[in-house]
Amino acid sequence: MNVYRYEQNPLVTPSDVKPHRPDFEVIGAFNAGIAQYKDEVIMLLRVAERPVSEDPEIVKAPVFNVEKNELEILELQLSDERYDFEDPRVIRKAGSEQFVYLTSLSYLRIARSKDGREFTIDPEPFIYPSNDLETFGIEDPRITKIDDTYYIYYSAVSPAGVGESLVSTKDFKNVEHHGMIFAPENKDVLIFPEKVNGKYYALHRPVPKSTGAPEIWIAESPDILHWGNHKYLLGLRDGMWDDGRIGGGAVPIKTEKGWLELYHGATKDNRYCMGAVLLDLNEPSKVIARSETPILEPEADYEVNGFFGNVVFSCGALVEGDTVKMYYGVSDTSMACAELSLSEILASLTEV
Ligand code: MAN
Repeated sequence: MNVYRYEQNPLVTPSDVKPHRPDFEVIGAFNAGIAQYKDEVIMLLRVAERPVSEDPEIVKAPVFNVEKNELEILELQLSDERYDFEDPRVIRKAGSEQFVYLTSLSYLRIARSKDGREFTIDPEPFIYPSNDLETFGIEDPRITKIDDTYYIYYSAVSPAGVGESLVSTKDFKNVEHHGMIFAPENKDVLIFPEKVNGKYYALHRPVPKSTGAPEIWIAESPDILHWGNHKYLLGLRDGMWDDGRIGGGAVPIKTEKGWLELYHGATKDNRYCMGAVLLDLNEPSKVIARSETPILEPEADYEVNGFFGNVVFSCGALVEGDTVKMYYGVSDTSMACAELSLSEILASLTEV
């Protein structure tokens, strides 16, 4: 696979972003949703900020308080044995898989560009946690344009779980909130850019508990707000690059051969790569072909090293002719972009 990484990579790093308050530091500007808006490429960044801690023995956890409409900052002692601080992203209850706090708060902020390489970051957050399902933050947005409306959907994180919420905008200024469309635990929703046989379609990624795994499902909707007729779509593959967890990445791309979905797959030890899957044009719940090997894997220094290294994670791509401009988060830290050939991706897939 020919992959052309931009010379300017990483395109946006945490140091390019001014914290939204003086006592905070930006630790991530990554996993951005992508849209073309008028003559601008919009990169809707997930910005992760944490309260500056002067004392290395204290871990601070930001939590949005809905009643007070402000952030609360909890202080935990690193020596407190009730907690497990091993994963830099989360604070777990000792001996448990579940987290009780996140180490940073994420919100969404716009970066704009005329050429898709040099970005200017808006001075203020665009979408900030605003309700009791978002008290730990909002993350990993995707943007689907349908007619003149941009649907933006993201992971809403709170003690109640991680689900997927939907908002919409026509101008990247005024935002209408539509509530949660996929209840916890669910992430990596991708709404198709047009109806197929009179229905809207979305990929989603529930995390089943009693049996099952973090795998990709597909659902239908008459109106983008209500989703049903859920079907299991794509699973993990033992011993391969996507044997730990998988989820949709960029908004599905319409091609003559079918809907092309660029998805992420992680190994059991959390190495995140990008691959592709082709779905039937008229019946997207039918899988036609899939990547045996990744189309992009962490190789460049900025993809290997960072806050949570060995991660390439795309939330959006732009297509121009045969060129796929895949924007992607690197190591839960920064944003990068790589160009790939659409026909080459399609030719690389293996029929299932
Ligand atoms: C995982 C990671 C984190 C994220 C939480 C909650 O632990 O993806 O970055 O904050 O889930 O979504």
